[in-house]
Amino acid sequence: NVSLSINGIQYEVPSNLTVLEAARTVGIDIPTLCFLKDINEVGACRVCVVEVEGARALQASCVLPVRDGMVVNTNNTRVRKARKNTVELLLANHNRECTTCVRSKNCELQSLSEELSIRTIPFEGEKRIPSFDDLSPSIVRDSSKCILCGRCVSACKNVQGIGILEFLNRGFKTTVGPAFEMSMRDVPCIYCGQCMVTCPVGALTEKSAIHKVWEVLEDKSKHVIVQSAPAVRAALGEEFGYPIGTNVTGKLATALRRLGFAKIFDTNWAADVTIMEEGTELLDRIQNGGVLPMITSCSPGWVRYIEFQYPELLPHLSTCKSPQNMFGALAKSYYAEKHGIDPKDIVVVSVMPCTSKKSEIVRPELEVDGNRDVDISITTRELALMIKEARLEFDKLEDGTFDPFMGNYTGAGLIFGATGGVMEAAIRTVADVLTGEDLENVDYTAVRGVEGIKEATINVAGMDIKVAVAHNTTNAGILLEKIKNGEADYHFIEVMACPGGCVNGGGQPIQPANVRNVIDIRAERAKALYSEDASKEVRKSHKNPEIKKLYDEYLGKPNSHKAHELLHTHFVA
Ligand code: HC0
Ligand code: SF4
Repeated sequence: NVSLSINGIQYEVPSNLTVLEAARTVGIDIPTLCFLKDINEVGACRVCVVEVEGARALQASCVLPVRDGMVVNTNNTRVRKARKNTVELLLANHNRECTTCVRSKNCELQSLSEELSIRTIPFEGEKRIPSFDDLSPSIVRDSSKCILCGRCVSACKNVQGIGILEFLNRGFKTTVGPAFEMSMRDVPCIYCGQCMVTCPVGALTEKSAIHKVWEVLEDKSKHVIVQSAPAVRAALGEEFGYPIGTNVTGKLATALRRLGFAKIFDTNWAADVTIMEEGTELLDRIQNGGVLPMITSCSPGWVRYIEFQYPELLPHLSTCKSPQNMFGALAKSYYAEKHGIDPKDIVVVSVMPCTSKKSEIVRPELEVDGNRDVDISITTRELALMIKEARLEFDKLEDGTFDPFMGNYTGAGLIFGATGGVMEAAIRTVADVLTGEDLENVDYTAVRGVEGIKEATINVAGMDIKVAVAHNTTNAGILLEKIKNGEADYHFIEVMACPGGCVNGGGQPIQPANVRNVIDIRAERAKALYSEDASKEVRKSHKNPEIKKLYDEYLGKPNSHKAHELLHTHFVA
């Protein structure tokens, strides 16, 4: 421990803290802007400055280690003035059209200027020439809102190991974007959106498709059905003031119904289908000398990553489409036939925690007979906006349920939304298939949690199945290097592009840095899924009665000819 004085009071604090953290332990909240724990610790924006006795200049507290005998002042006129000046300078240069910004009321610059009582901008800065890019299917970049905090640059480089975004130009002309200010469409961006959820302002946002959903909902000639991804229910509540980690499955179903969808279905159901297809593919590859390790192919950001960075390893990807697209393909075939609806009249909307899903749905190889599997994909955030536009009082909605036929799901389908979930779901089924039993233990905790790479060897029916799980593309890259060097003797690998898996996807509610710095939102949201899983009567995909019916009535068996036509694809570089 060290002893230091903060604002005239002596405190004992652990010696490994920064001044920012030390102040927080004694109930003093120093404002920050560029600081994002473990991701962007650069001390660049100078909003967190404090006065330290003996130092002439004010110090950035986010990168300043505590010292014994230190005398710190976090709140005097000099400090307050400096912080205010810094934010005023940012605002002078900022596109302040807050009323029409999608981040209004969830903007860290806006909150800061309110907390620092900024009422006027004393100088009108010369404005940079802004650049605007909405050519990609997923991301909109508006440099007029950018405050050069560098959080997106660090998220892309340090978390995802990619480095699409960088500081460009110098001095007054400095901006952030892809090299040469190319469009996000034309660079190897995987559309994971981790830059968006770390952006404190409205400089990086999803490409909204809300207007398209409203339009089809009002088109009487269309039969509009919706599927909601596993991770949506783990985070949607945050947009309505619920604590992080609250599961809102029931209210989600009711909200979707009230918005006017003809049927409320669930991507979890299709996740159960995926387990049938992927589990069968895995056993086939193991038993018949196929390419191993087999790697999951359901996270579209991850698929883009391997396509761009390691195209020679594409044969390792499972040929399964993602649950999102399996759902769409079955909606326009199985569901359409059973209900006598022309697939051309069916519109499939997906609600996803993901911005990359917007690009997955337009992949040409995922069409069946010229029909797109999924027509419109919106994020959890966009769904929240629709609920607000419709002026539904979310907290007052009764708990509803998803519709039968493609809406009943097992605990296995549900946990897809957290890193390790696809693996655990697959093992639950593969273990039963190999032993021919209905195994009681379904909790494979070795593959749960937020550790970057998890490994496990599972012994079933005398066979050792070696698995690995990676989340975020830096960790995925480490496993791919191992495969390349012949050092990976795994049978099966799960990869999710986002840190923590889909619960922390680029389309999820955005939590400000002061929350992210102290709460592991990945772990909290995952808990919401694992607790619903534990409460489910059926927790294995192959035990889902609706899935049994699907195979009995329609597909035959997993990996059948028909299943291949609808549910599998090929990834080519
Ligand atoms: Fe996921 Fe999915 S689990 S990628 O993270 O596999 O987005 O939630 O919908 O498709 O099911 C996202 C989440 C999905 C898909 C499923 C998979
Ligand atoms: Fe980087 Fe992902 Fe953002 Fe693309 S979407 S710039 S890959 S963080």
